[in-house]
Amino acid sequence: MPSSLQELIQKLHEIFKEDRVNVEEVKELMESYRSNPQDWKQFAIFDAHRYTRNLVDEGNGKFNLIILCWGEGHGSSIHDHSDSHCFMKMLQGELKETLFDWPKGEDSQMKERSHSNLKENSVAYINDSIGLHRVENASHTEGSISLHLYSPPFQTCQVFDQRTSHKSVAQMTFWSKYGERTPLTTASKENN
Ligand code: CSS
Ligand code: FE2
Repeated sequence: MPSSLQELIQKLHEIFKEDRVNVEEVKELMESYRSNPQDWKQFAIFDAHRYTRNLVDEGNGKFNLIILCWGEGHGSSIHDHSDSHCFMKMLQGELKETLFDWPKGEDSQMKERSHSNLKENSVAYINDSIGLHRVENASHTEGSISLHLYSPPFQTCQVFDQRTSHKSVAQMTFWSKYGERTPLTTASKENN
């Protein structure tokens, strides 16, 4: 059982030396780490306007480990995961996950398949064969912090308009890397 985030990262490096990802093994390992703010507070940098993506580890090229900070009411678009595995562990607070089917036709509304409330220390898993989701911090009083593992790493995903099913490609950028704020670029970048 990893007793710190550093130990969790070390164990993830070992697991991901194998070519095949054992989803249950990764999920159980991430669940077994008990969130301790001392381990990760240096990466947890919030923005007032939208959720932030803070790179923690590049997993020897096999995965990205990212801390996401969700202010009150912040949420993602409906999005896919670019054929990667997505593991999402709650470090602090709660997040609401809404699942959607892939849209079947054009110009039709996307119906919500199910909801769940992710609680501290739990781990959710999704990939494109399971479907699409939206993630949001529904709290009006507390921020939420989650640890995401994406394997293989990806830099773009598809985002969907719930009313029309229209899809577009979104760039994914980092608010900070290894605890250092990423220099501002000229292009304004949106999260997904
Ligand atoms: N797609 C979001 C988080 S929900 S899995 C992101 O990484 O920006
Ligand atoms: Fe996601």
